[in-house]
Amino acid sequence: MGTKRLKLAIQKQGRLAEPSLELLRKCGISISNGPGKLRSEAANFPLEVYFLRDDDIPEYVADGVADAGIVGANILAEAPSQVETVESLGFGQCRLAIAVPKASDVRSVDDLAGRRIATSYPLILRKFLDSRHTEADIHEISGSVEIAPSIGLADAVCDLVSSGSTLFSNGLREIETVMRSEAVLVARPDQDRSSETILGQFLFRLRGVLAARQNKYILLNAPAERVDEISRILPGMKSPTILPLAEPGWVSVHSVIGEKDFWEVVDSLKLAGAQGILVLSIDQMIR
Ligand code: PRT
Ligand code: ZN
Repeated sequence: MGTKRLKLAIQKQGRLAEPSLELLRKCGISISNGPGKLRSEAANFPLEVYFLRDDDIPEYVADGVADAGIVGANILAEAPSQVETVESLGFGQCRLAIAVPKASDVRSVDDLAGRRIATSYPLILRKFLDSRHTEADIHEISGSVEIAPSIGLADAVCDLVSSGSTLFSNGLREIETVMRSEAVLVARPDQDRSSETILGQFLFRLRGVLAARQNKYILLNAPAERVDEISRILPGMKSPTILPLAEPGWVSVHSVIGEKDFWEVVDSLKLAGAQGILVLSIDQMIR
């Protein structure tokens, strides 16, 4: 028996595959993946990755073949299973939306009554239509949903959308968002002690990476007499670090702030005399 490893299932090929590996790399966990590879052990962390089809991941986790997995929230909502969502991961963002041909007389969900809707997400769509007290004919198809209206198979579609260009190039217009989705980390609720310990260590790193993504490290030069003003503008975690520069009367100011906040205050910083502003990415933020 080797040492115990946490078994993490990720998508083998597709939209979530590379971002999942990238997230592991950011956590300092290097995984080698090659074509045809089903399993890979991390060299520097007690973790083993299984490469699977995304639809299979929740069941593998529920059955204990894997301890945790990365999958779109849309998959979980369509096929409920005994796994819990531990963390939202901030990639794979998309929405499940209803769309109709541009020339259709359907304007709203109400207008869908009695119409035929093609989708790979019949359960989510059924619940949504029920909540709107609308009865429509749900036609389940497994792929190329967007072409269903043009071949006369359906009056509308309910499909995942990210940029919207697939809908556009198929002459469809969105009328309603049914659900928003992104990649999430799922785990089995009843882990054994050792995998729970490793999962905890993994989550510690993961949360550091996720927190860092929303923050920036700001460096700027400022006239010493305006440092109080600048410190008030920077909505940092704590008061900024202030270091003297070689040039008399000037200091360097360092702070960590939310990326969104930074863009709101950048003009005020410049007005307060800030120069040479550097905005740096942060890899990890351990609180
Ligand atoms: O083989 P496997 O079953 O593992 O892969 P898959 O083909 O089922 O999945 P994949 O790789 O297409 O998607 C995996 C997950 O990525 C989905 O379950 C979602 O959680 C997420 N995701 C994010 C998306 C999209 N964005 C997306 N745009 N999944 C699918 N799409 C489709 C969309 O339906 C459209 O047909 O991509 C096409 C392009 O989208 P637009 O709007 O940018 O044109
Ligand atoms: Zn799939």
